[in-house]
Amino acid sequence: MKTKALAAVLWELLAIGILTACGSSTEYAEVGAEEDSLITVGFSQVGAESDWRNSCTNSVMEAFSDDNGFNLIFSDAQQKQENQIKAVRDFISQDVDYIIIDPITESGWDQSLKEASDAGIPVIIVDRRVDSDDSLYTAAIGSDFELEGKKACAYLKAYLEKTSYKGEVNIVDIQGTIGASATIGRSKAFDDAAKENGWNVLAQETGEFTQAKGQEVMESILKRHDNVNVVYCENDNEAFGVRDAIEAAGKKVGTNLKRGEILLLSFDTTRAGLTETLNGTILVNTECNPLYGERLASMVRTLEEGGTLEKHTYIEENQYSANELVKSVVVDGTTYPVTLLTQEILDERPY
Ligand code: GYE
Repeated sequence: MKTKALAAVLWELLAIGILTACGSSTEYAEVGAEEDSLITVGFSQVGAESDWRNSCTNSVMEAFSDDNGFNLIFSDAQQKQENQIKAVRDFISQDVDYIIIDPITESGWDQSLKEASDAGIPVIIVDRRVDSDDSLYTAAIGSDFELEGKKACAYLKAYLEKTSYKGEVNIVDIQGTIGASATIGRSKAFDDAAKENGWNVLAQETGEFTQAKGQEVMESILKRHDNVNVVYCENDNEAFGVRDAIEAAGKKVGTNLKRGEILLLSFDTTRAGLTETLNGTILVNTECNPLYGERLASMVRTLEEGGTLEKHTYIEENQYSANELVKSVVVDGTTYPVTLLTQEILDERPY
């Protein structure tokens, strides 16, 4: 951004020089007006830990392009909240028009949000949530992570019934980043369902939403337990690592428990994740949509035009399965369809 601002100043000086020499200042005024009309948005992103995250970043960058009238200041926090807090301070000192935060963890935001609010800069929270008082931010848009988890667990329960599986369910939860909304919601749904259905929880450990950590953690769990038959992976990248760990241990991932295959459940429905659903490696993949760019840009435009936003918005999400046995799941009295994944569906998906 600094380079860009400097280039703009140089361009303006050049324009003054040239135009003064020509005896006219009309064109200079136009160049200045164009620069000023861009809306400056500071975006503090979590990091680049997963395929989901990269799709989210691309979507925001596309929507907040210069051509669309925005001047985006992008900051990658590398999965550290302290970097996000620093980024928000930098945005405030640069006097941006809006701040967007995808908070790594839910807690610890009061001070930053207060600083932005004192500076009169509207803040939009995206994807994950914060546990601060909601008067401290303008709006929040994200996923209902507990609902995602409940849908995944309801699918597992229904699948076990449809396949008449009567044996023990020896399950493992590979959690996401500790303290992140996505982990809190998905883990809570897991804990409740395991209790309710009498599933035997062998381990519950964080894979930090990355493939490498997912694999490492699963390798160590497999050394301690030789009876794992279901793994609830809190995102696709962890599922890839878990798959590799299981195969390296000489076991098989698949959709048939009675044949001794290990079932994988996952979240995100990224292209790579759904490819694993199509080939039967991930039994059910519960959607988490990362395409926030356009939604956020339209929220900012609404504020620019003096409009108001809903305080909290949850986006709608689907569920895709490798097997046709379970066609829908019921969560808290609502029925949600489960789509049998096909190559055609996968080809048409935007991410
Ligand atoms: O599931 C995971 C990512 O916050 C919903 O973060 C997001 C999660 C997503 O790293 O892949």
